[in-house]
Amino acid sequence: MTQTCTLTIAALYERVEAIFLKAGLNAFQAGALARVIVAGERDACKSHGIYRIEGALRTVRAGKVKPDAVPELLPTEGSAIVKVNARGGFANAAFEVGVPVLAERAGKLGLAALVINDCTHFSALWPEVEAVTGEGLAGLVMCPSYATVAPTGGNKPLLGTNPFAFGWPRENQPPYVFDFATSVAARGEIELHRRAGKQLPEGWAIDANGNPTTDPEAALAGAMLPFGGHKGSAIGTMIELLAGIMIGDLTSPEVLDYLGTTTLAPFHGELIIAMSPEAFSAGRPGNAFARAEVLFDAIVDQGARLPSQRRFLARAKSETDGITLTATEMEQLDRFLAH
Ligand code: NDP
Ligand code: PYC
Repeated sequence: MTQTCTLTIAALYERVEAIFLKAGLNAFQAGALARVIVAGERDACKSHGIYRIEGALRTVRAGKVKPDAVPELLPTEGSAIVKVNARGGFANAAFEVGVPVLAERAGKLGLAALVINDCTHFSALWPEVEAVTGEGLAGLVMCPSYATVAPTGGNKPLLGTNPFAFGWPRENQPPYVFDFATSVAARGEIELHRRAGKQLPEGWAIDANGNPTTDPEAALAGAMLPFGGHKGSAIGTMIELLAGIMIGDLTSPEVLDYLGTTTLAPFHGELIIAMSPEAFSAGRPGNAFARAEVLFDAIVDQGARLPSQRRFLARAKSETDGITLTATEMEQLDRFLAH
């Protein structure tokens, strides 16, 4: 039987933060990273939990992210476009600087966007979309990654796994949130299959010759496939346009050119859009939030589940029972802290 160890959420946070502080991150960067990584473990999202620490540390050691960066909120007084320059640090710290201003502008104007530039980004998007719904706003979050996905009909990596998340606030219960890679699966899932010595499901990837493969090594050397064929391919392309080119930052192929590898966390920009349902529906019949509940009930009444319900259940369990890690994972955390 696999040996395990159970920690409280706070205890895991303390360990992860200490690892990043030891690696030379300033308190702001270390705290922001520890928050999203521990949230990933807490919500049973292993592909963006503690597994990501290694890559983040590698990126710091490679000099491709500034561990002591202080994000800068740029002067955009009154504009619907809020801008934060991450100054070469991690996106998470920049997001924490920008989100209060984003919420304030969206509340005032009905709609606002937060543009983050010059950041390293490796995390799941739902912590960010939940920060937006926590302000009573609907949110859309997206960013490129690095070229690892072949466009539908193509056979070489070009698009990123380009995550896309949406959130809708709900009263007295967790928000409606979806968050997914626009590839069939996140690249982190392929890496986790490789580490576990498991084959991939059919349809996830092609090898370097463009042939379908279920071998994770061959998939990592070849290309991943977009979800939903041409539809996912188009959404992935939209993300390159909006959260790359439109915000004056790198596209996924440019990120790969810049880094020269997919073993480091990608450097690019991010786009977060916040919308006020009250402002959009003003003057129209019905209450937007109440009408949304009718829709959610109708979905659930068919026996379907809402996205993020698995996550919220995992979160509730972690809050009462703690987070269980394998002995190997615990040893890895100890090793990171020792070096
Ligand atoms: P999944 O396919 O695991 O899940 C996608 C979404 O669908 C989740 O919101 C999930 O909710 C929901 N869902 C899953 N099954 C069902 C179901 N049967 N009914 C209703 N909803 C369902 O996600 P991916 O593997 O595509 O992505 C994982 C993570 O990777 C994301 O958080 C994404 O942000 C991150 N990522 C980050 C990248 C980056 O560059 N920073 C790049 C690519 C991905 P639930 O969680 O509750 O199952
Ligand atoms: O899982 O696809 C992924 C990924 C890429 C960058 C960060 N996460």
